[in-house]
Amino acid sequence: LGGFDWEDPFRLTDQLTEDERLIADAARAYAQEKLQPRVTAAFQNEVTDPEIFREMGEMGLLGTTIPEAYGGIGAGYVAYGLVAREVERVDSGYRSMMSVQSSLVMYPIYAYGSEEQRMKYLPKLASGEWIGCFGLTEPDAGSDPASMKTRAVKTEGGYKLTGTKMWISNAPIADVFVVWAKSEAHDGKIRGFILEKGMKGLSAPKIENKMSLRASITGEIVMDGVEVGEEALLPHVSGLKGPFGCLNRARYGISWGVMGAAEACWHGARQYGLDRKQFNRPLAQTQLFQLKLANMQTEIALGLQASLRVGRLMDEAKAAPEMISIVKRNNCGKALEIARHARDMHGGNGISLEFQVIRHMVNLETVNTYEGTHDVHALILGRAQSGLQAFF
Ligand code: TGC
Ligand code: FAD
Repeated sequence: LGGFDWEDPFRLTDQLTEDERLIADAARAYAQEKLQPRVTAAFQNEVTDPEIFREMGEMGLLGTTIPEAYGGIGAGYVAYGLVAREVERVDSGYRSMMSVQSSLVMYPIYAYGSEEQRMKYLPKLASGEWIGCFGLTEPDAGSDPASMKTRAVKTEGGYKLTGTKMWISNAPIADVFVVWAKSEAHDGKIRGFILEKGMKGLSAPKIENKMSLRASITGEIVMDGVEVGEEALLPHVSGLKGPFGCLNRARYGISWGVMGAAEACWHGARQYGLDRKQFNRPLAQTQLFQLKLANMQTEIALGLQASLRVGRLMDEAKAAPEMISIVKRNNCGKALEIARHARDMHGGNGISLEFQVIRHMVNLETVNTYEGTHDVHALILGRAQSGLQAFF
């Protein structure tokens, strides 16, 4: 029998390629050296430093799966997941900034865009010179994006867009806006459009006072008759499968990311239990404390293996959306539970930003909700096994 590494129970590292290990190591070094020292202040003051996009771009962490010809590094989905895990080990907000740029802005331009659109936007998004956002959710259309009200009306040279998007990551500092609207010229079907900062009628006010993901700026996208040319339309996709194709990738990345946040909470709780003594013994020498550590280790080890499996299937083009629902839903739910336990295991110190766990805990409340809530993914899985639609 082999040895046991408590931090890597199923030897996940051995299952990675040399390239994947190098990418994960580089992401970890960047996240720990550059992001960790500034996260507490960013969270406390609710500020997002746009420079982070440039730094991530330089490190090759934006659009990792996009081919090199367009500025990416042409890596696979396992590598993308490993990057998400390392960035979210620091903060879910930083991973949000990265995954929106990669999966929700660069991916649709690459997968559904014209060659001109790819050449115009992808290299600058990959370098972080431009920041992107993705507008699907609206004030009255969250879990049910098919009920969106945003409309694109045909004009002589293109389209006029009117509507409001809500809860949009990166929006107030974005240069590029991928938005989804019902297009009258396409039988009312949902189509994607690329808008740019500064267009007449386009604004992106910041949503203030979030108690979660405070290091990641969020806003609205207000489109008050924004006129664009034909070249703004994403030509190669129509219908809800356009935004869902992007969400598949982002949800998969989240399944890895939240395991990074959970690992940070688990490691923090373990160390705290070794350092803190009550009743003349370390807290980690009590049965209840060890039970909680064992539960954390088990759920994280299982969650990472599941994400790795889905990632390998994505790289082989064999992954189904339902597989992604399983890992997004389960890993988010487990990570949130782990963060809540870690907060409790830190006692009073657990509510201080200094000990990190409460920041992860409140962040994970958002991650459990966005990209399809925990319950919405249950409905997707329930439909897939019963054949019965239970959304309405
Ligand atoms: P439904 O009838 O199920 O499907 C409509 C059309 O879409 C296709 N489709 C998919 N295609 C690819 N991948 C998927 N995962 C797909 N799911 C559905 C489907 O085949 C169909 O195509 P067609 O050609 O037949 O028309 O649609 P529905 O309206 O019944 O959907 C129900 C439901 C609940 C599954 C869906 O609407 C849903 O998933 N709701 C959750 C919404 C959501 O995830 N929003 C995310 C917003 S973006 C975000 O949160 C970013 S946060 C980023 C960050 O900061 O990290
Ligand atoms: P609702 O859909 O109103 O859901 C409320 C509750 O009802 C939930 O518990 C839900 O599970 C439940 N529910 C809904 N329908 C059903 C049903 N049929 N049966 C049983 N229960 C149901 N969106 C973007 O487009 N782009 C972004 O960049 C983005 N970033 C975000 C960043 C943050 C910080 C946050 C908080 C959200 C972000 N979102 C973004 C929006 C996010 O995707 C939505 O909040 C999410 O999809 C849920 O929609 P909702 O908030 O309208 O909740």
